Amino acid sequence: MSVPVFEEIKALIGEIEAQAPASQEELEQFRIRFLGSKNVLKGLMGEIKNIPNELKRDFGQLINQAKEAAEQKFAEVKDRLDAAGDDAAAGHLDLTAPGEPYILGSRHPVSITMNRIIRIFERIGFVVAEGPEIEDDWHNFTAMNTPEDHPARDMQDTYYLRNSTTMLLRTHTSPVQARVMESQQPPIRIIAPGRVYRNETISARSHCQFHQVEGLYIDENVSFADMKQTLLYFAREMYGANTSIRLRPSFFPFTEPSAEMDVSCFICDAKGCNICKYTGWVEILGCGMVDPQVLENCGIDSKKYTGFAFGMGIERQAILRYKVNDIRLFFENDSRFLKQFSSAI
Ligand code: 2NM
Repeated sequence: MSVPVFEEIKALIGEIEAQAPASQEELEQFRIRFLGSKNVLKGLMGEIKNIPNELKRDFGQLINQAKEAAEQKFAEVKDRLDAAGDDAAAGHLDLTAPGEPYILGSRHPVSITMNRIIRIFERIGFVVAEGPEIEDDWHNFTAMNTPEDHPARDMQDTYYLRNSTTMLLRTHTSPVQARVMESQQPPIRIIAPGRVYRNETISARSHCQFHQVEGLYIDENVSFADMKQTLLYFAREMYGANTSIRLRPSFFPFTEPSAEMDVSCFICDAKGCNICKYTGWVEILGCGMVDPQVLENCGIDSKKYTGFAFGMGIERQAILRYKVNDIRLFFENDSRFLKQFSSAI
């Protein structure tokens, strides 16, 4: 059975859907007509008394459908007009509007650790030296007394530039020291902090990029004892006034004799823990007396001058200090990790 008022409501739904209020004023007209306290749907609802009982239910549903169509259209158009209004308002500068707060970042743990190391050495006269991250094989390897057949020179272990057998990403910051020695005569007292690259499989313990601080001290009569005292000073500034050190014989192509330096475990006070593997000692750097051949390679008279050098991985120091269990965290830029570190510098 077709009831005229049903057709009327259906036509109204079509009308609602076809509406496109283009301003806040037109939208308000729309609202008053379809959703206001005296809207047309309410008027039509009065007709229900004339509807046969078996069709009352269908009638109610149709009225509801019309009401929903009106509400949906209203919300949709309002969103659009409000957004456009914001854009239009953006052209006007409101000096009384509240400011947008900046979220302050924090220094990267590698930078904090690097700065700490630099400040410790600066206090006893070391000066920061810098150099390129793309190096030639002379400064990175040959000057450093690293022989042709040394594995570090291999393509497997070092990133060479495409189509080049001589240009590479530096594997340590020693080439910075080579460049300083080539350009000035002793006394030389420098530290070289910076990023270095090695072709290693990335894991929790190793990465293809990391940071180093290397140091170099050359003058007349510089001795192994000078090195030992300098490094003891560093260890105590870095790891606490009660820290002890020990030197174990080692090998590097650029120093002779060479040593690895351990500090007494600052985690467990040398009583034995996971960090020191129950030895009481933690390895923190390599060092040695600069090989006379390295001095000669860089234009320094090895009869007149001697020197010591050392090198350490910054991530390693940061891992120990902050008890970080995965080196990859330093390179992922995850702010949940990075915001946990604070420093005054
Ligand atoms: C280390 C260990 C021992 C080192 C040597 C030199 C230079 F330039 F003088 F030859 N720079 N750094 C050196 C010595 C680095 O890193 C573990």
